[in-house]
Amino acid sequence: MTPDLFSDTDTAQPPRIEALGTQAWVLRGFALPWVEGVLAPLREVLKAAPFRRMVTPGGFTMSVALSNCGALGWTTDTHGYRYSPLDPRTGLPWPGLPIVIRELGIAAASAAGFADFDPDACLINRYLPGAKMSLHQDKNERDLEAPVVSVSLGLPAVFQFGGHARGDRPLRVPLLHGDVVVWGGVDRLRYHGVLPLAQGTHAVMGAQRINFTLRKAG
Ligand code: MD3
Ligand code: FE
Repeated sequence: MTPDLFSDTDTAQPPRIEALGTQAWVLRGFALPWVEGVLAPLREVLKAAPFRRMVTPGGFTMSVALSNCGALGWTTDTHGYRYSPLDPRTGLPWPGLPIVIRELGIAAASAAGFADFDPDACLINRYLPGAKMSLHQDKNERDLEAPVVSVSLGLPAVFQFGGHARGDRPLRVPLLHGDVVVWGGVDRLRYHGVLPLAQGTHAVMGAQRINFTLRKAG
């Protein structure tokens, strides 16, 4: 079901699109009409594959807790980062990618100029206050030009959008509930991260931020 974005003529807003790079976009509030439809399937996914904190190859436990749905899920342990069809905690396949989440990803990719997005992986990150993600590149996917679609829910975060070298000074971009970031092509390998989450309580999501990213990993 595609929500009708402009059914209420008194409150309809124009899309707010911000360019972060040549092929990187923030779609402000893009996910808001989808949130109601996304939360129930997300809860079902998290019942089957609860959030857990994973260990990096360097031996640090991530402050962000994660889960996955879709044919492939991103994991890390002391041996490295990789995509796997199985949840290492159960040895079972990750829960399927809910259709509404897939449709949201395809709609956002299309709005950012990426036609024919066909995601097979959805990484779900949970930030509690204090949790952060250090500057990194996403390069475990097979096609490093395919777009990635990121949906932010809950507490606001400060996203860091850097360059192609770790040392490039990153832009700071606030990401709010309902914001979607889409990036691909020449911006696909830019360094990025998330500053430590500030305390707070969000009316819909409570004291947390959830970010899910749709990817073509395999
Ligand atoms: C990457 N997640 O899971 S997504 C990740 O908010 C990750 O949880 C962050 O980085 C999060 O790997 C950020 C948003 C994002 C936006 C623009 C990018 C990631 C980007 C541009 C280039 C590369
Ligand atoms: Fe990333």
